[in-house]
Amino acid sequence: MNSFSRKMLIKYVRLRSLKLLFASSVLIFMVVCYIAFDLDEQIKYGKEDVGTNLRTTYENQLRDYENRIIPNLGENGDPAYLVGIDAKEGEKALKKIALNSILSDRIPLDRKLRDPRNKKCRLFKYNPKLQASVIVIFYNELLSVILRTVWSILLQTPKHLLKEIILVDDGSTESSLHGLLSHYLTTRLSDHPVKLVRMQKRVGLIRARLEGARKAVGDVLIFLDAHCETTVGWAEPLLQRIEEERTAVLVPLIDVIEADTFAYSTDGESSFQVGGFSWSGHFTWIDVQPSEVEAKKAVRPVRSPTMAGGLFAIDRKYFWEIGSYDEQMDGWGGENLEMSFRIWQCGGRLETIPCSRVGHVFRAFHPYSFPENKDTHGINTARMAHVWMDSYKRFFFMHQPSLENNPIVGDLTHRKQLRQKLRCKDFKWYLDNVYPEKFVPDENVQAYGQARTPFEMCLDDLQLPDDKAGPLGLYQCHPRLEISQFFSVSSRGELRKENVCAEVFNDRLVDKFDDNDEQSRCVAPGAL
Ligand code: UD2
Ligand code: MN
Repeated sequence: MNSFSRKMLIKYVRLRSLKLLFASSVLIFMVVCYIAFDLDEQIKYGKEDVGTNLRTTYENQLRDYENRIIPNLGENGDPAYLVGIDAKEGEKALKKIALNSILSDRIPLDRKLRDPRNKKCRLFKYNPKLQASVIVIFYNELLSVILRTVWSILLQTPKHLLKEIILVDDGSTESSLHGLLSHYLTTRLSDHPVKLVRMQKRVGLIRARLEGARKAVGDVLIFLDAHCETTVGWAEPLLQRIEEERTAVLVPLIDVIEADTFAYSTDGESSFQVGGFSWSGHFTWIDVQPSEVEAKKAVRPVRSPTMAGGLFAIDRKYFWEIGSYDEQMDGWGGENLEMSFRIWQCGGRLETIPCSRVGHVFRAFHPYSFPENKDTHGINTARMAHVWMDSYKRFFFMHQPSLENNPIVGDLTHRKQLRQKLRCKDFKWYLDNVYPEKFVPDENVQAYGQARTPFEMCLDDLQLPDDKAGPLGLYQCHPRLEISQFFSVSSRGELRKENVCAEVFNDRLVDKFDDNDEQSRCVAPGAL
């Protein structure tokens, strides 16, 4: 071979190998895309192919479970009880996971509940056009409780208003939530628009909700915890109100499903509260504000300064416009106040809809632990305070001084940019216009600070938790003003802290819950 033809050959070989390389890369890329897409689709619809053997195992497990369900147990939302060994096991479960799992497994998944609404609600006519994507996130919840949530949504939402239910598994490690749940969806709910999204690993409830929202296509997002039961007519007033006012973010009345008996309890047809907050950064329930009492009587939408966070409806596009969630919030907690303040300050409104009622199992403790035992509630709330509370964050950081300048709180640039972009109002506007009843310990008061005695001893709440009242004491004065020694003399002359005021009881000075009717019994400092 002469040198010319050798060159040609080399060129040809090079060209071929290049072509081959290109063709095989395209092929590999296509295969990867196909697998990824197909896997995504399978996961979305809960159709992981598990093989015949496993399918039979799951089917047998489900049939066993279904055979043990006791017809009519817990019907109408009445309290349910088991006897003998089951009752004992139930008590144990309640101590372990804050919920009677033995009982839940025996109550029908599609139990009917009494209509808990105020009678006036039945007079309203709703005809919404919007469709809902209901997003239910879970981490290691009990399978029967999740499924009862799903069934209640399917049974209580008119078909034409329900676009889809999106279940987001936040990396549960509980094995029953893997194949068995998927098998249930494919075999029992294949005719219903129920989708399952699995996070590869636990990302926390905020990012899990975001993932659900990204997958959703309905007009309105309705978020629910995975231990809820909806009741008749729950969805219509939410959808209708959003149709009227797309920047209204809505909370149903949240009734209590008892963790031990699964009784559906209501505080009566018309007594309900709305959301407040404490300066320690916690959500609280407060009485309906004076300006809203008429709306409450008429079971019309009632303004709510904050929301509990787990159950709410929001226009899907508005959810994204208004800044969805702070994606850097980890784990659990804080996102509800962040969203509440943001919505009000940036031009939206939060309302409680009294004719929409949903039950929620309030558990006495978290049945799950937090990754690295981080105080995610504290850290998330610190993020919220830095971005939304302006100088009022001083009170939060008085409760959590270690978080004030702590790098653990993370970068806030994006959230601060969002606040600017949306031209949001400041926190003082929020207090003045949305929550004027909120007591600000150093505003509109006669005095505030430490109450010192001549011997460097200060009046101290002895660090009683927010929700407890008890004797006040004296403690060495702290060099800095700390929350346990921060007292105010209110404009009415009471000696008070945020939620409590002092009274004399058996010659001792005690904290007393701030109850509007009885405020006159609080002592003025002059009486000490
Ligand atoms: C309340 C809210 C809850 C949330 C929280 C503050 C109500 C009724 N509930 O606490 O929705 O706003 O305040 O953050 O308003 N979960 C995950 N991943 C986790 C931890 C939890 O997906 O790492 C799920 C969990 O399975 C449940 C939901 O998030 O479905 C809320 O958790 P929770 O029920 O323990 O919170 P809750 O009701 O005490
Ligand atoms: Mn919950």
